Amino acid sequence: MSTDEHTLFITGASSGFGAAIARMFTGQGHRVVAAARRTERLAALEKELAPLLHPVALDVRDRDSVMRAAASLPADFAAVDVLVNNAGLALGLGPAHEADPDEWQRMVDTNCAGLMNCTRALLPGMVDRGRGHVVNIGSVAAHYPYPGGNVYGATKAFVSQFSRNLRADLHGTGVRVTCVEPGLTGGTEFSEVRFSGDTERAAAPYAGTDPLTPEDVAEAVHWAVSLPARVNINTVEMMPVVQSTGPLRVHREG
Ligand code: NDP
Ligand code: 8X3
Repeated sequence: MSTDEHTLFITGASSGFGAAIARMFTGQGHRVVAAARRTERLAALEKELAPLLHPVALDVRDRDSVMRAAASLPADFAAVDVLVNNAGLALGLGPAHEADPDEWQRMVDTNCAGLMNCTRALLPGMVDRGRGHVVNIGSVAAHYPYPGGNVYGATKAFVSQFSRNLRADLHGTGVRVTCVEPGLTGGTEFSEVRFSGDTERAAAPYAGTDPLTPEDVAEAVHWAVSLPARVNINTVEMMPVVQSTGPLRVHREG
C-alpha cells in the first residue's frame, strides 16, 4: 500500500459525522471499515460505497466484541492506519442535581470507555507498522462549560486529555494523534438522541442559525490526515461563525 492510501476504521459511521467522513474518504479511493450498532444503516452505506466500505456491527462499549472485530477484519481492510473515534452521544440537558444517573453512565461508557476500547484494539497494529493516526472527535463542550453540559462536557474533556496523553505515549512511533473539537453542528442525529426523539426540542438549538455541517467536520479530519507524515495536528477547534463564547455570569439577589 502506498503511504498516500489509507484504511480507516470509523466508529459511529451509521450517521452524522461518521457517515460524512466515510463518504469523503471512500470518494478519494481510501478503504473504510464502518462500525456502528445499526446494521441496516451500515448495509445501506455499504451498498452506496462498495467495494471500498466494509461494515462492522459493533457496540463500542463492549470491549470483547471490539477486540474481536479488530482482529477479524478481512485482509483488504486489516491494516488499519487511521482510527476515527467518532461514536458518541449526549443525553439530556438538565442540571446535575436533576440528571438521570443512567444517562450519565451511558455517556461515560460510550464517549470514554468506548473510545478507549477502540484505541486499545487498533493501536498495536499501527505501532507495529510504524505508521498510523488516531483521530478523536471531541467537542468545544470539553473547554467551554454551559448549563446542562455537565457529564457530556466532562466526557469530551476526557477525550481532549486522552488525546494529549496518547501523543506522549506514542512519541517516536510515527503514529499521529489529533483531536477534532467541533461546536454547534447540524445535519446529524446528535440533538434527537440528546432529547430522546423529541423533534421540536431537538430542532431548537439550530433555529435561526447557520451551524457547521458534517461535511465541514469531515473536511477537518481529512485535512489532518492528508498532511505529510511529519505533521501532527494536535487539536482542531472549530465553531460556526454564529457561535462564540459568552461572558462569565454573576448571580445577583433581588
Ligand atoms: P449522530 O447521533 O448523528 O451519530 C452518532 C454515531 O455514534 C451514530 O452513528 C451511532 O450509531 C454511533 N454510536 C452511538 N453509540 C454507539 C455505541 N455504543 N457503539 C457504536 N456506535 C455508537 O451524532 P454526530 O454525528 O453529531 O456525533 C458524532 C460525534 O461528534 C459524537 O462523539 C458527538 O459527541 C460529537 N460531536 C457532535 C457535535 C454536534 O453538534 N453534532 C459537536 C461536537 C461533537 P448507532 O446508533 O448505529 O450505533
Ligand atoms: C456538541 C456541541 O455545544 O451541543 O458537542 O455540546 S454542544
